Amino acid sequence: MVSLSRDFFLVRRVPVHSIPLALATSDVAGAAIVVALVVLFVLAGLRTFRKRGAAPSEPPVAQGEIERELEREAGVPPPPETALPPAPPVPRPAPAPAPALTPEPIPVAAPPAPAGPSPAEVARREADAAAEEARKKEDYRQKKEAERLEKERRRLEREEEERRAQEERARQAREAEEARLREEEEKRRRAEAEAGRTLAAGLEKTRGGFMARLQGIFGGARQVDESTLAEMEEILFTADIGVKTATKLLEAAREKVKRRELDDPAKLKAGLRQEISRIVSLGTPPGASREIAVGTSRPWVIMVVGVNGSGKTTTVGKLASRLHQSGLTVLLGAGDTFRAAAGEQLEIWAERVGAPVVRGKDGADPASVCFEAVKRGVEEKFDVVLLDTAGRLHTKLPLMDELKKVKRVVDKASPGAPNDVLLVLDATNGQNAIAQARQFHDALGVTGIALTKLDGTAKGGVVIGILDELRIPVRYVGVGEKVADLRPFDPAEFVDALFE
Ligand SMILES: Nc1nc2c(ncn2[C@@H]2O[C@H](COP(=O)(O)OP(=O)(O)O)[C@@H](O)[C@H]2O)c(=O)[nH]1
Ligand SMILES: [Mg+2]
Repeated sequence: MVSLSRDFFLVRRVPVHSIPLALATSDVAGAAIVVALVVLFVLAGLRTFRKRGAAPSEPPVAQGEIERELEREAGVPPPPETALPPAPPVPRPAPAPAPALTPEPIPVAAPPAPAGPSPAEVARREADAAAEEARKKEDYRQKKEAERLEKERRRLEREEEERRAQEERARQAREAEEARLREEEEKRRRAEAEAGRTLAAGLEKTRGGFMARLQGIFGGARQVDESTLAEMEEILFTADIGVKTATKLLEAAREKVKRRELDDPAKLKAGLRQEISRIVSLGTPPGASREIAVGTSRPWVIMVVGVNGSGKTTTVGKLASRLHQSGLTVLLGAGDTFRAAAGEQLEIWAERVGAPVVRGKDGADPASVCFEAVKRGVEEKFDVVLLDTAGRLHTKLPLMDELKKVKRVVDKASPGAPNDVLLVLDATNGQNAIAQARQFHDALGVTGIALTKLDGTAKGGVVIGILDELRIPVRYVGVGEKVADLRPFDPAEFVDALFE
């Protein structure tokens, strides 16, 4: 210290050109350290200032989001979370120059070199970024609007297509309905054309036969006397009414004539008509149906019997059609296995009606075929099973035994079956039909009669005889070969047809 002070004084005293030599040691080093510290402070200050200025120039986050949104809208699947691209680099201020570590003399007055954009540059960049962001937003908005319009266009297109398809469907349904109505109308017209004969037409031969002769008496002007009755007796006895019934009718007329109740021919006619009405109605009220009434038992089994050629198979077919039309399901059983043609004939009917048939082999046991048919009727829940049977001559006892066996066997397939035994009688057989009916009834217990071929005979009076002698209801009459020619028997209609 003492030497320094002495040196210091020495400096003051020495000439100026000798100073550098005098300061060349520790004093110069101290001054350099002070200058370096000042420079470090200045640099640190600058750095802080730049950091503050650089922050607002970071790209806005919204831009990255818009880009991602644009990609997503364009259908580019977003990269998985882990593969997200790094966030746009935030521009950082240029690194400050490392402080000089060397104790090189740094000019103190020199200003620091510019390390980042100027505030004006920063503002310009910010404005550019904002403009770019606005442009992208506008692009995005326009793209979205275009997409919306496209979606709307497609939706309208789809709606239009759907509307057209609906119209097409409605048109097709309309056409189908019109076709169905036309077909129904056509069917109805055909059915009307095929409506079959009226009972009066079916009874034409009978009306032209004994009834025409009776009308001859009734139309006369003379008083009714014994000779009138004798004439009537002769006509009735030859009219296939049956002796018993004819006698009954005559006796009733004779009584009334005796009592002077029937003194003129018109009264005689009315009296006969009344008596016949009483017989054929079997005591049932007028208008009551005589048709087979399908009861609650299922299947309702109807066994159709009768001699060969009486019209069984035809009646089974016509009846199947009637029952089917009334909404019942019908199964046919081809129980006539004696004749191959019988099975085929039944199949033709079945096809017409749309009912299935159970058929056995030709010559098979009729009872087993009927059993199978009823069994199937039970299993498949048919409403009605119609059994056609063989009809060799009734005089051959085996036929009746055969039919009794069928009856027993079907009862095993469905307890209570057959529920109806319909006897088919050929009206052209006249009095013979009554004899047949008696035998079938004794063997099988007939529950109803179908009297066929009334159209082909003058022996229609047999109806009166059957009903009077057997008191078995006549349920149907056949007046031709068409389906509609099997008519439910109506007593009042029958009497009207005979007398008018
Ligand atoms: N004219 C007419 N023919 C009938 C009637 N019923 C049946 N037939 C005919 O009588 C014939 C014998 O009938 P079919 O059913 O085979 O008798 P099945 O032997 O008892 O089965 C056939 O040609 C039938 O067309 C009818 O009511 N009127
Ligand atoms: Mg037959």
